[in-house]
Amino acid sequence: MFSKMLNIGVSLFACASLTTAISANLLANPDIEGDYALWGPWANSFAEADPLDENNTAMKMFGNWSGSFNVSGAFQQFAAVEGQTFEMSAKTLHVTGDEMTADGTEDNWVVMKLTFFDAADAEISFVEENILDGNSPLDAWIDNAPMQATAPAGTAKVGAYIMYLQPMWDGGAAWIDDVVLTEVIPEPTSLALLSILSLGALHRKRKTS
Ligand SMILES: [Ca+2]
Ligand SMILES: [Ca+2]
Repeated sequence: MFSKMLNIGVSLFACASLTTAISANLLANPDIEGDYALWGPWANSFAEADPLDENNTAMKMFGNWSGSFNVSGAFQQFAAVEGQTFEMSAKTLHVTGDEMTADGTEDNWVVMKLTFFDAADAEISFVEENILDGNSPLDAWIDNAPMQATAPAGTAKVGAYIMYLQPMWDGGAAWIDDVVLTEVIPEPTSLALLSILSLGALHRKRKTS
């Protein structure tokens, strides 16, 4: 009997847990129309006019030409705790005349990365996604699929990073814009149930009116 009740309880919870809310974008200057210093850019990472639209500004990144593996990038960090789920996405572009190449040898690529840090600022886990490389289509902004990550035990901070990686001597520039970092918030069970009940009430009201 108890286990049956428990089962019902668990399946109700599982059902309600499917409901999630998405927070507003946590990033400062997500569209790169404001102060690029808010992104803590390093190496060859700049805010410049979009080559496809002079009225738009985007991040422009390229390699450092040091002759060994190097990274240009930009990032923002926020306080976070275990169990919080974050979602990140970004648009990317490379253009004819300054395109990234893909001959299979020492090719450059661009990632978005969500990194979790502990209170001592040590990296404890991360997820990342390739958002541009020499195989990406040219001359059109690419709307990359969002990725999610959940903060592990010990999390004190989350960092959202955009990074251009150059293993050796390959050229080409990457453009990045409209970066989104949101928190995915599971709706409390009672709220989810309440909204189901309200929908039912609304349905009944419509029927009777
Ligand atoms: Ca922009
Ligand atoms: Ca190459």
